[in-house]
Amino acid sequence: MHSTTSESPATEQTGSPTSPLPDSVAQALKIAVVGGFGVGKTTMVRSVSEIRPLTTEENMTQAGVGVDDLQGVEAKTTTTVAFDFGRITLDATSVLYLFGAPGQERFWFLWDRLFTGALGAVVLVDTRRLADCFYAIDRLEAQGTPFVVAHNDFGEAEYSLSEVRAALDLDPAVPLTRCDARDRDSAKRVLIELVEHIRSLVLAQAP
Ligand SMILES: Nc1nc2c(ncn2[C@@H]2O[C@H](COP(=O)(O)OP(=O)(O)OP(=O)(O)O)[C@@H](O)[C@H]2O)c(=O)[nH]1
Ligand SMILES: [Mg+2]
Repeated sequence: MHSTTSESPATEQTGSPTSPLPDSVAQALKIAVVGGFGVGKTTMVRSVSEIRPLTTEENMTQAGVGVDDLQGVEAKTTTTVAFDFGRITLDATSVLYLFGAPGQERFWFLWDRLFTGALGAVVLVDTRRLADCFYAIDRLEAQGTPFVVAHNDFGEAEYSLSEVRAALDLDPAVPLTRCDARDRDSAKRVLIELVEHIRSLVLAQAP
């Protein structure tokens, strides 16, 4: 497989595609976007990044037949083979780096590196393939990384958030929200929810 990294056209970003980091930035925070195959991880990083995100998309080919489970995402033509990378400037001194994980099982070995140093994670779920997110949730729980879960709405039969929570058997303390990963504001709200969740966990641990 010919694999290259590429910078995708930034269609929804407001900043310059190559906005340099201001000298005043002293703190970098890392957040991972994880979840099953085709759930919208790359889409979310693209939506919110202020720079042209680095993506590692490859065309899905005949070689993947029988390996890649396309049920429910038949229109998908590319897949992430390493990771997505985006950036959001929070204020004059802090930036958020976003790392989108590859969704396919054969690339899961890369997740260790993606989680290293991460402050927290967003787990995207697609209710047509709910079980695909179990691996991500299990890993985050096991390693004690704070996370929120976001139901990326593909317009499928509507489930209430409490039904999704019950189906995931999600800890009541873990925030669950709904989003459209294609929409910048919606994706941003998910990240804000994660940051607020991390903040409340930190405050709860403070003496
Ligand atoms: N209708 C709808 N389509 C979406 C949404 N989010 C993503 N998509 C589409 O779903 C497809 C898959 O999205 P990706 O962002 O590539 O998914 P991914 O999780 O990065 O996939 P892998 O890296 O292969 O695991 C793309 O064609 C998106 O345009 C959404 O919220 N609604
Ligand atoms: Mg992807």
